[in-house]
Amino acid sequence: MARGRFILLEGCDRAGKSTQCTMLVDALKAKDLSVELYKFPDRTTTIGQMIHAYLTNSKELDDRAIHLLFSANRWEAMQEMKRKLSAGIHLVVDRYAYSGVAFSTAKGLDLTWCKNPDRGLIRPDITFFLDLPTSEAERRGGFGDERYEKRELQENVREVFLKLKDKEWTVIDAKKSILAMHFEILRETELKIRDGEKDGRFAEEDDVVLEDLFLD
Ligand code: Z5A
Ligand code: MG
Repeated sequence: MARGRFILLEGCDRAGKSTQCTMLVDALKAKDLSVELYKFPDRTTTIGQMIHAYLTNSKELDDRAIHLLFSANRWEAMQEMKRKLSAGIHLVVDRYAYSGVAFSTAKGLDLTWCKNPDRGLIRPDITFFLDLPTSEAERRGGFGDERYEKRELQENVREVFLKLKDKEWTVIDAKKSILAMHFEILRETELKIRDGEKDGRFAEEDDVVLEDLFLD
């Protein structure tokens, strides 16, 4: 049995990641594929509740401490994600370690220090980067409610994302309409799923990629 694919949507604030993740999951389900949604931070766990308290300004934490909590929030999901991929379930993931590194580095922490706690996490098979200028993000619903939704920080975050971007990422212009983005993401996902099947890359059950997430 082919293992499931790890499909990641990363990107700037308000770029439409959550909207597109839901639409992609629904579209893949409609094609009778087995698929589940993961979102980071996962605010439902004990660690996730501490992250939520920090993001909504009800708790203060040292920059390094919150960085490690975001990473721990991914590590606590890893075994379950691995099991699902091995069982042939595709995972659509809303933000991941690249967000972790981009936000903490933008706040002033060292890039290499920020990458280290996430080394060893499962590497995504497909990464979409939804790119949106901060001026556009500010016009969208809900911007400014949480701790990190400030223009200067968001601009720094985008710069770090662009530094982290590797040649395998697919960049999506998030100024486009919701539907136009959806069709682009769906088409690309289906192509990558089919290509992988053709060349046998995903044939092995235990083929989940554990190599380093970052190219440096
Ligand atoms: N963070 C971190 O520091 N470290 C980490 O390791 C991780 C995260 C994983 C909360 O994340 C914060 O945590 C985040 C990064 C940091 N800080 N910030 N800023 P979150 O994922 O929970 O954040 P969120 O509240 O879901 O916001 P978001 O992800 O930035 O939004 P989005 O998912 O990209 O957008 P959306 O919710 O789909 O859409 C936003 C609005 O725009 C909504 O009104 C839509 O209807 C509208 N929209 C969507 N698409 C379009 C298009 N194409 N055109 C026009 N309007 C649109
Ligand atoms: Mg979101």
